[in-house]
Amino acid sequence: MSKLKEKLAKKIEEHRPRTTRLVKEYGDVKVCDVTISQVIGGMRGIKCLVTDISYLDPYEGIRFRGYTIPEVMEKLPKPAGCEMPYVEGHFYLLLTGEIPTEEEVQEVIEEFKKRKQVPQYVYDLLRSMPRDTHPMTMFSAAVLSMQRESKFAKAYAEGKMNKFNYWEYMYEDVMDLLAKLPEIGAYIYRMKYKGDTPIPSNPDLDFGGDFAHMMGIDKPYDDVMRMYFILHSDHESGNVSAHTTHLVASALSDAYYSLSAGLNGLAGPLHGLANQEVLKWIQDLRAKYGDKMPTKEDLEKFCWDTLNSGQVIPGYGHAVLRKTDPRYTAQREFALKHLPDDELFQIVSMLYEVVPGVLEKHGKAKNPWPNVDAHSGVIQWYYGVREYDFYTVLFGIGRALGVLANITWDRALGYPIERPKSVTTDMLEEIAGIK
Ligand code: AMX
Repeated sequence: MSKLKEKLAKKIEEHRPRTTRLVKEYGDVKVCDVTISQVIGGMRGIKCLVTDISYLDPYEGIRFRGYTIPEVMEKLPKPAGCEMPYVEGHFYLLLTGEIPTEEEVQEVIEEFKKRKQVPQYVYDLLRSMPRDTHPMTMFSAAVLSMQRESKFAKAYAEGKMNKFNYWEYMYEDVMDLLAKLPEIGAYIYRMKYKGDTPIPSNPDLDFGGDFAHMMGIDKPYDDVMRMYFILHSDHESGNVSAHTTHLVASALSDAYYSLSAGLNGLAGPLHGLANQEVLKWIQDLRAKYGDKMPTKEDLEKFCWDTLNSGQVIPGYGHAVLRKTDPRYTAQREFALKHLPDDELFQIVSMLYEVVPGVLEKHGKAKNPWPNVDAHSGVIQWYYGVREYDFYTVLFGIGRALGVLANITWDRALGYPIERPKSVTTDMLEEIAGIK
């Protein structure tokens, strides 16, 4: 058994009695009330999910296992000469709650190396799809196609598992799957946009370093991607990609089915696709003003034109956050250091000064501040990834770290099949006393 799996087994043994006790002894204690607007309005704010992997405070932003983004970036081990931590170390943190040592990170790197070979049929499948298929469709289909590899599904079919060791098979699938995602993502990119010139993986590199290598982009793109994958990894459990992955896994569907489903949710314009929408929107803005750098007044007018045509301003607003997303801030700090004079970055910075005021005047969005997607595309663009259709695949590779850690714990703690109750409109009218 790998040291990571051993550590996880110990953590799970320690944690199980807490969950059992809460359900057995305190199961009837009320957590929150539910209002009609929450029932109709996408369940906003209803506390009905549990995860220890990350927590999103509306004003502070995300903490991964209790650590803020700057703490994670500072504490996790980094490859020699690099600014950003190993993605493998972050995954170790998400899974176990502990900051790994350099040696523990190396062990995860070795585990991923053993599991990273992508089956040939995945490439065949990708190559058989029309080239103009959206890269998220390709990515999700590639993940789904590997379901035949699932050790969890196989053990279940053979009747080998009991509730207490479900997580072990889930863990094996999660490790197998994660190790392959960078190569699948980079393959889609090079096949679709770079004249069908895939670059083979370099077995000596870490997750972020190998991804940059397979994308064909020089330093410091490896650090860009380490940062990117870590920042996008998890945002507690109620967002569409995390919740979908959890929901599907609750039916004891394996990691392949579950992640593919979560990715399909991430592909929506109100969720992960917003990063591509932001770039498209900024390109439209630039096209409108030609070579001239738009002024703040121009930006303000462009925002109002967007809102008046019934569209949202992409990259702004959030269902939970009520301040600037610290994932935005982390990327802004990186851009200030590495691309301060970039024109697109300057537009993004000006938008930061203009959009919140416009949204406040508009009076609808509960949060006028930028989210992660307002910034991520600009850094990609600067380092040469200008095919913005591809951006959500990058988000998907990062998000897989969090959602896959979560479904491993779901099985470890024996969370049951999810099945909330629905009511009819008639019933709501009765509850409201108008019928
Ligand atoms: N531009 C214009 N209007 C906005 C807005 C924005 N950026 N953000 C919210 N609003 C509007 C909503 O559309 C809604 O209008 P309605 O009453 O006419 O339906 C109203 O303000 C209230 O919405 P809310 O409670 O503030 O937000 P929400 O929880 O319903 O939705 C989100 C959250 C992110 C979908 C929304 O802010 C949005 O559409 N933002 C733009 C898209 C985006 O950036 N998505 C990425 C989010 C992060 C991520 O998942 N990657």
